[in-house]
Amino acid sequence: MRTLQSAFALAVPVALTCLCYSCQPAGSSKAADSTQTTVSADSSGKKYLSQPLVSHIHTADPSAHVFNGRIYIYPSHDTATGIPEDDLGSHFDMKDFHILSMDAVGGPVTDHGVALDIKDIPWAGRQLWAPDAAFANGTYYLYFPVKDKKDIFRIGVATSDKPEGPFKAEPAPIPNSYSIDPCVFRDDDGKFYMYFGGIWGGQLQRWNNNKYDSTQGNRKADDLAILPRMAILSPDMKHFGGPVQEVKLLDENGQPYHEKDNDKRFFEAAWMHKYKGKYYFSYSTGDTHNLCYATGDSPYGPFTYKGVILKPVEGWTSHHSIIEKDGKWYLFYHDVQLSGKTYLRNVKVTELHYNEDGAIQTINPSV
Ligand code: FUB
Repeated sequence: MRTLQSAFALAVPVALTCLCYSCQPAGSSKAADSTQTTVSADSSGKKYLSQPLVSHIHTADPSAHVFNGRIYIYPSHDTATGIPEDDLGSHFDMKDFHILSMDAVGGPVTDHGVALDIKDIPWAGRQLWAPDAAFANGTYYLYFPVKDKKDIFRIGVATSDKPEGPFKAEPAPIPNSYSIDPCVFRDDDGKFYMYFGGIWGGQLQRWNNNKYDSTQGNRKADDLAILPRMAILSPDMKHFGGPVQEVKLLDENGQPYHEKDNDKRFFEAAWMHKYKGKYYFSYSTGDTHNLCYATGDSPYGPFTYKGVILKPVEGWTSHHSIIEKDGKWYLFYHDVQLSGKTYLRNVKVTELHYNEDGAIQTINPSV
């Protein structure tokens, strides 16, 4: 475990950041000032709203939670594998998870080391993608997508008595689970729901009526857009407690999206949070790189499109989580500031603001 002091100046040039990274021993780093809300420029003139939370490893897909008054971030751990980039995301060939934590946004960030390794997941094949976590029954649950030995994405669960792990994986994936990017949401009544799915490399296009068909390709422009999935979790947190259902996403006129509406339709990276009694379902539009949100009155939806939370970041993917801590709301996200490479990302955080009517103010990650 390493605690990384928050010491980067507000406008650290990326070139200097990379130099520091290459000089430091593995496992140590300095955290950026994540409270930063002003824009800083790097040596190439690029301007960023906030700085990477850590720079000693590459991290992505941050799912943040507050456990015991502390912020825990469950990210993917990117590494350079040399696998060529393709539309299936083969270049995202991650092999373990490191969990990060901090007392408050802007404070020192702790890297707790390897929390789960792919070699300790008995059913796993390859590509350990974006995780999430939950606390129930006195236990911390880590949910993760990984391809099984037949190269089909499934969602697994691992447990620990500590939020930072280490986690022990269950011997098999969650029955009836598929695709990627689990988000586990606890409603005020104590019920937990999992939202999941991702098209293209996330394989959601191969699942119709919860049946797998490897011949199913991506939808055509005039086809209805593929919808994300959700299920209530059973009290043991290791099974679905009901059927896997589609999450209905509707436009402002109550109409479903078509594939050609790719600046608004669901692609991957689901997140759910609740604000003033409303359910906010947020997601990435993938190939158009927006993070959008839609609201509804039930965890089951339907959800009506409301707008963009985060404009496109540097890098192809966009992924996020939203939490409240000490009366402020935060958006955790990633970009590729440290590397300039799609598959070597770095997690960040910035404050998120609502208008009086509950609308989320759109954030521009680079101005
Ligand atoms: O990190 C691998 C994949 O990239 C995630 O599962 C997606 O959400 C995208 O961020």
